[in-house]
Amino acid sequence: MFLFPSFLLLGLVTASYAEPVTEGAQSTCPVIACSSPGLNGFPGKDGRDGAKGEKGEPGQGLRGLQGPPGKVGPAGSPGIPGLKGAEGPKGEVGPKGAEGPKGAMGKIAAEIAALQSELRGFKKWVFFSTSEQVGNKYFMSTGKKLSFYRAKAVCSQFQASVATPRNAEENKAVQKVARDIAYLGLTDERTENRFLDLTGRSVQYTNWNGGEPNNADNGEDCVVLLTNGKWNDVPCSDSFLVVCEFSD
Ligand code: MAN
Ligand code: CA
Repeated sequence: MFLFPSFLLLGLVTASYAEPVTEGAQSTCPVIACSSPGLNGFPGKDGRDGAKGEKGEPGQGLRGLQGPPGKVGPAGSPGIPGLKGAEGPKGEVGPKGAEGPKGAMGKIAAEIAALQSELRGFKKWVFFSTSEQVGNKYFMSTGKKLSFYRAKAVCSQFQASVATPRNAEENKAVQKVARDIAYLGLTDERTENRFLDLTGRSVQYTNWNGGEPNNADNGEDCVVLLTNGKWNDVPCSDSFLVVCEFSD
């Protein structure tokens, strides 16, 4: 502590000697005689940055975690075409082409055949449910009581005829179908006591009731089947049950 005053004094002396010294001649002492060297000054300011050094060796610390995947890059150029594949299975049959005139006729013929077949089936069903069959003949009651004239018209409407039994079996079949006295397709309108069918032919089979045909009151030209299966001649204007006969 006691050195402080002398250091301060020395500093003041140095400052008085240094005052006349011109700029740029600090160390040559051109005017006054050099005396003993002064003490070192304070360190100067930091110099400029030096040249960049070479890249150092990789550090020895722990490696960081892997970052997230980068964005998808642009699509690459198309590759070389692949080899030809194996042959596929056979295709389905294509739609039918337009028909010519001959084909159209064939189609109509096929449709007619289909309709005929359908009609046969329908007739079979109707006959089976409502009629009596003997061979290829079917007897069916209309359930109506009409004059002989009307009876003929009704049966012909169905491409049928008034029931005309040709034998005992057919007579029985008509008897089964008829729930009441029914007209038969016979008449002696043209020649008295000569009974003909509706086609004008004479008949072989008859099944007259006892005492018939008697042409009562001289006015019985038509024939009916009685409920007992026997025949009687009656006036054609009278109303009786209508039974028609159909053929296949
Ligand atoms: C009686 C008989 C028949 C005749 C009828 C007419 O039953 O004479 O022969 O056809 O009457 O109703
Ligand atoms: Ca009679």
